[in-house]
Amino acid sequence: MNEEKVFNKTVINWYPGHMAKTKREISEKLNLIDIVYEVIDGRMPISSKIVDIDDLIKDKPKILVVTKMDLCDEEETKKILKTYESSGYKVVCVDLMNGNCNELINITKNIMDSINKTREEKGMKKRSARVLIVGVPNAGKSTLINRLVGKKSAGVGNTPGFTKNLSWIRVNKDIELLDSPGILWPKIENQDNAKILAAFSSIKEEILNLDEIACFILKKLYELYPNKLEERYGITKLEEDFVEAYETIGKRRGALSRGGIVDYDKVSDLIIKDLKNGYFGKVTFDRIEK
Ligand SMILES: Nc1nc2c(ncn2[C@@H]2O[C@H](COP(=O)(O)OP(=O)(O)O)[C@@H](O)[C@H]2O)c(=O)[nH]1
Ligand SMILES: [Mg+2]
Repeated sequence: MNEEKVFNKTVINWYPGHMAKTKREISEKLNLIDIVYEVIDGRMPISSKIVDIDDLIKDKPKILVVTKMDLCDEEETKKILKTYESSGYKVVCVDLMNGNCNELINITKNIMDSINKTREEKGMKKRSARVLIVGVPNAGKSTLINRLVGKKSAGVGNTPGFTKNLSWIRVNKDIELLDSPGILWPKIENQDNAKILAAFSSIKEEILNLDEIACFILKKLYELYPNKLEERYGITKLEEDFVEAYETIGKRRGALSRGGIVDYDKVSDLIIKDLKNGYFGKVTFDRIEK
């Protein structure tokens, strides 16, 4: 096997240059915005959270929109969300594949009603809520926009930058969305968070050591969901060096090279794809620190 690759510890330190630009643009446009949706991924409610968002959006009302509820381990995710709620967050969970966004729309309308009351008291006209959506890559920002608007309006799966020309898309008579979401990054506080983000495709694959991410996924599953690891790969014991696990998975799933020997690159690929496609079932990789 290519042991070097597996054991090589890459430090993920990813801070793309245009994030500073997004931040500046958000600051500039802040006075046009009434409400911010901070979108996080339900499978990693800690790792995908943008840590310094409040410095950026000041005192704007904010709703934490938790996507991929259909993919996450609801019990674990909700434990984490409770801590956000008790620190004052408005939290709304969504399943953008099967569910609707009625709760989000209602809460937005309520917040805007109170903003409009203040506006009217100051002699200003009522207006519809103007919402900015922010979140890490792949959190579901474009899908959320499409869901809310009810038609294909934002490119899903790609990561366009914050738009230069502001344009608003109408959700209903009460709500408008800024048409391009702001892509922001969490403060990568430790490598565990970074690898969780990588495991769930929020960090560009090109800068990653895929073997390392695949091994990390195996380790997390072994630690948190050993039954799922056994179900899918027949693995009941995970050794430090991952060799046996790779052999087992490779043979079981036919990830072999020409001579019939296990192809470790293919195995890494397979593990990453299996997680991406939800083949381990519902998982959440973050845990509240004890
Ligand atoms: N199963 C499921 N998939 C989702 C959900 N939200 C987003 N996705 C998927 O996650 C991927 C990234 O979504 P996208 O909206 O492009 O993320 P963005 O980078 O934040 O704009 C896409 O493949 C979406 O189909 C959800 O609630 N459930
Ligand atoms: Mg997008």
